[in-house]
Amino acid sequence: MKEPLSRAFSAQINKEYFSAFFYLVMSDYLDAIGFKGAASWTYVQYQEELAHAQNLVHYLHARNENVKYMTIADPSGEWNGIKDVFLSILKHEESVTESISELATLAMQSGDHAAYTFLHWYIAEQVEEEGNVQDVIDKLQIAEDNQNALLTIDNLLGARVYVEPIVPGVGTSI
Ligand code: OFO
Repeated sequence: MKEPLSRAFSAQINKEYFSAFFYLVMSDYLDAIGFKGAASWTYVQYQEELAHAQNLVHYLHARNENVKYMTIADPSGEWNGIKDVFLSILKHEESVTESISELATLAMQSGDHAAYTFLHWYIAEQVEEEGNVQDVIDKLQIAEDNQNALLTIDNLLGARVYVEPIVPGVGTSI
């Protein structure tokens, strides 16, 4: 693998770890304001983000590349309620989508077809994540301040369970 591409993979690993801790912080906040289901949903996403990072690590190892671990940015934030959290998630995931797209473009420009193909799973995953978050935002917008509707949404979010992502090209993660 060419050095700039390997470095960009390491930078993406850092972003995935940041994502994980960002979700963990949001999970704590949601729990503190009484949305236990949404807290559980974001905790599941924390676990997924760890797996995303770890699968990138496995991929670099499979390519005989060293990972450059970097300092993870402070994930703390301030929110004004559950809808604010999900709007913040959408904004964050849009930036991750951009970052994955740039990585895939670099893989393509480097002529690294293997890396480019590997990244297709991540590209599709971002589409799914943005769609899921937008769906939650739509529901929250309909609910507005209706307490019963908000509790129903919270219960729905609480039904999410962690399923370990299987990323083609690296076997099972973690
Ligand atoms: Fe790793 O998918 Fe979200 O950030």
